[in-house]
Amino acid sequence: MTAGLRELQAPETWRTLDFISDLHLHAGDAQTQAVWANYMASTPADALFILGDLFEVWVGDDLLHAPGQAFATECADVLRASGRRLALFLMHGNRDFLLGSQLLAHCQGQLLDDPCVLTVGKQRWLLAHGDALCLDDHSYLAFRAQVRSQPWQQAFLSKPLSQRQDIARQLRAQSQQEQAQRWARGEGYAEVDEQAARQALQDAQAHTLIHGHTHRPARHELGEGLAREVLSDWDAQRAQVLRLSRTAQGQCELQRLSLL
Ligand SMILES: [Mn+2]
Repeated sequence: MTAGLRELQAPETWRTLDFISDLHLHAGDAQTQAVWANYMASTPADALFILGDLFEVWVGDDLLHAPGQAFATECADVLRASGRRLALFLMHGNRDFLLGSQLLAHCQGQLLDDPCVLTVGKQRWLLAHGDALCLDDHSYLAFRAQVRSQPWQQAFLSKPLSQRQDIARQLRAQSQQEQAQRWARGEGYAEVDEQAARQALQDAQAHTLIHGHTHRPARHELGEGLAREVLSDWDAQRAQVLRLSRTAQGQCELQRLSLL
């Protein structure tokens, strides 16, 4: 398992910082892939933070060299082209937690721990994917603990690629079934536990948590000056970027850009 950054200080030269997550890129969705590739080639950002679930699934970095994996190599090359002209950071999501050191090296990306503190000027921002804070999603949290453990990952990565892809499909079907049951119970997507979010912010001495995963893009106030800025998922109807710009006075301004 690759260790990530837990604290990051934005250099003064970074004026524009972009945050995206939950693109869920896969070979069957050429449109989202194209919107993303266009964005990656054209964003004026000095630094880009991809906070998890860039891919619908990532079963190991050997995808980059395996025959018949054009989708993975195309995406890796989009990342690589961006990594040459901006600072690129990736965090694991619940679907692409096996993104590893080969892909990172390929695109000159740096892995971020979940959570990770980003300091811009005097402001401390907490970055997370969001899944670990959805405390009412008990079955998922048990699954997460299992698949994030080194023994599970070593055993999984030692299997042949086609077998890993089969297992990923089974896990996906299982998760879709559990999601359908959540919707049937009127629960919808998992939601971040607000008390846990406040606690995480206080522990990190940060004021705002930027995260994805919950598919509820908006600013959510947590009281006492604390807040969550939730990133959008990307699909045929929606693709947003959260952009942090530093003003001449040294302040941070946030805006949400819609790419569709
Ligand atoms: Mn997610």
